[in-house]
Amino acid sequence: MNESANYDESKVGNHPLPELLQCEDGTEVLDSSIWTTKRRPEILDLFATYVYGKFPLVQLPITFEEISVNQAALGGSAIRHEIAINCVANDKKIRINLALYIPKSALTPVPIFLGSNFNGNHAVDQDGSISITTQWMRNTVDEKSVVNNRATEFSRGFEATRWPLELIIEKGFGVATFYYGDVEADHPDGWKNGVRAALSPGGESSEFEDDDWGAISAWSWGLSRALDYLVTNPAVDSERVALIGHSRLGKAALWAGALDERFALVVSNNSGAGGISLARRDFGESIRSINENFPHWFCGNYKRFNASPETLPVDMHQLAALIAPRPLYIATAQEDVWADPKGEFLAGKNAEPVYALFGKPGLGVAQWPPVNQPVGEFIGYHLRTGKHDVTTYDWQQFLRFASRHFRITQ
Ligand code: GTR
Repeated sequence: MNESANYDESKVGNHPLPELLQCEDGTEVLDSSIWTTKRRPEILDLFATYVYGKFPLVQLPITFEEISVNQAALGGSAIRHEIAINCVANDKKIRINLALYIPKSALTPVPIFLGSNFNGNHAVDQDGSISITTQWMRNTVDEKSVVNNRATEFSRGFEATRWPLELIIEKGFGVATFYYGDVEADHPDGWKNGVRAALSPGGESSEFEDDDWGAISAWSWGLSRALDYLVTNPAVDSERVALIGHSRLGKAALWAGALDERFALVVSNNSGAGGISLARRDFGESIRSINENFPHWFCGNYKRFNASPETLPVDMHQLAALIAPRPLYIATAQEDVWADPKGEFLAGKNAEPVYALFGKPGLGVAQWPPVNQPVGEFIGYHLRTGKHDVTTYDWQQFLRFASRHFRITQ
């Protein structure tokens, strides 16, 4: 929360949203085929050009290496693997350490929740055998858990409440997660040791164009590389990988889900500004404030809209629509006003016409629902009581939503 932001619903403004179902040449999108072949690529390109930035078109050779296995993880209910996803370019080695949990009882390939984490794999689980990340980390946790921008033993399990692993495993899902700082450290110079320096022709001396990728795009790139690994693992049902992200990592999950249609379902948890909340609503975090506080997250062009969000060529209902016809779940929290929970609902609501082209019902309600009353069919939504966080309540809804779409019977 920032006192200078607007939190008064009567002052959010009333700017019309950019057209969803009209192509740039005026063609009306009357069916799913025009959407898929013409309108969707246009919108994807607009998000790449003006919001998140474009990836360089180079493919890196990537190798996978099993680092450790714990056959009796989570009290014996799961097998836990650590896999290194390695790629080298411009003399930079990118190594994404993926922690993968597979239910021990699984007889067939399992559906997976994949998401990056904020504090390292060792922070997601108390298991003392998981490697502690040696990558740069923000000093925001507490003074014992992160010292001089490096995680300590003290931070084991620190983020565990956001990842109720036992519950997810019990419901028949596997879990895959990695530290987002493995891909790029989250500060303005972080790119110099991350994938953006590895993949840009100029390496660490690269000068980025205004439509070149920012850190959110880099983190999205990492999510797709984790999926590259998952599709090779026979214990995983690669057709049923759900992507999840909280907050800034929710923004990255949405962008990765838009770019990479192999992800079967996307969960946005409190993704807020630059994620699923409508940019044209002046409520909570603004384009200006996100660009000023986190200048490395978005592409250079996004800064052009600091003073005039209403001129942004896209808005976030179109980001939601890029997930269609795949199921999308939008989780928000009542006290997370900075993220504009109503603006997050309205992005889903205004994406419904694209789901309808595929014959898929969306939220199933016309009005913003009351707290703790989840709604939705192919677009799920809830407004939970409480703060900006991921809770067991949130996970219970994600598991119910994904079980229904993945046809899992409990
Ligand atoms: C905030 C930022 C939000 C959100 C959040 C987070 O400071 O303003 O957009 O991304 O960080 O990632 O926790």
